Amino acid sequence: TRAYYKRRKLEQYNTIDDAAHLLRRSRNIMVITGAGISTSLGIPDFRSKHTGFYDKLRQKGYEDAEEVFEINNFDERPDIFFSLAGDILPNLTRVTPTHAFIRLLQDKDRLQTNYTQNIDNLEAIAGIDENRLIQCHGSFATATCRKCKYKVKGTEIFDDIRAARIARCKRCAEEIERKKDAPPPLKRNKSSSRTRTFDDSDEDEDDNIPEAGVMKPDITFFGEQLPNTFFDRFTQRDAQQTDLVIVIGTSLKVAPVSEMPNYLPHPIPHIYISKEPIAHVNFDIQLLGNCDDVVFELARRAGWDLRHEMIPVGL
Ligand code: CNA
Repeated sequence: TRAYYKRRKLEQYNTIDDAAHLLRRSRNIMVITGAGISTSLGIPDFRSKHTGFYDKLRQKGYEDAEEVFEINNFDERPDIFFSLAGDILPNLTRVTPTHAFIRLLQDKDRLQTNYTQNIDNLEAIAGIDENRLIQCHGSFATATCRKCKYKVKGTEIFDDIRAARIARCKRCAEEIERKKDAPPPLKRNKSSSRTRTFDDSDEDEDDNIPEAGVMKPDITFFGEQLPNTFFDRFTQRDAQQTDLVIVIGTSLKVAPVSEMPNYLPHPIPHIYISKEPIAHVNFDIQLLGNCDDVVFELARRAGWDLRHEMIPVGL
């Protein structure tokens, strides 16, 4: 293996043709994706200047935009999250050419794992197998009650998100209704075991009207743990088996995903595709531009036919 690594280290990769060559020869490709792969559908990313969600939040007066995604802030002021989340809610039916490219890698049996930071669930819509997809930051696909942990399909709270109102838990609400309808609980009076009386404590509760729990989309907020499957699969399997890493449409600013490329030994070639160059992580090849265009060209040079409704026929 030493000689193998030495030989690999001497290889230099610079151009898009080198990248296409790497694509063709690799069998276990790790694709790490971020918000940039969905922007062509009109879903804003976080950190792009002028168009990103964070700039928009700053214009609305939120100085520290990341605070909107802090779990403690969500629990204290869910109204803030619900007043803004409609803007990043995905259209569930369409995917981008970049999603189609990842699907193509899968169809060619070259996709080891797609680690996505995206919460729009579009990889699943594009048909990436469940067992090749790690949604590092969860997704809008499901939502869970912060109070009773009741889980529902994400679509059940989409109307609330679109209407910018707090989504409340139906099960909690039913429970509250049931308690309201039920006759007040009875208990034995201490002075006489035969006399029945109302429990005083319930009278106190009446002053304190209970509220149904807030439904939180199952996206990972700052301050929440990433799913175990992320760490297990990456360290115990993929880090040993991957033969090419392609990072697409992410600024790599959020740990631990930002640390993944550096964790992988450098004889494994690293390719970066995004609009802006990156300096804090070392990549062999950086292909800069609109990722939909870049992956189309990359596939073409690899001799593959990437088809998608947004790619004009005959190109
Ligand atoms: P980011 O920090 O906003 O970075 C996005 C990167 O993509 C930037 O470097 C952009 O230059 C680049 N980019 C934007 N559009 C394109 C394009 N068309 N072609 C090529 N490059 C492009 O977002 P990250 O994903 O790095 O940050 C991680 C956050 C963003 C995760 O926690 C996500 O949940 C969160 N997020 C996800 C979505 C989504 O699911 N679609 C939307 C907004 C934010």
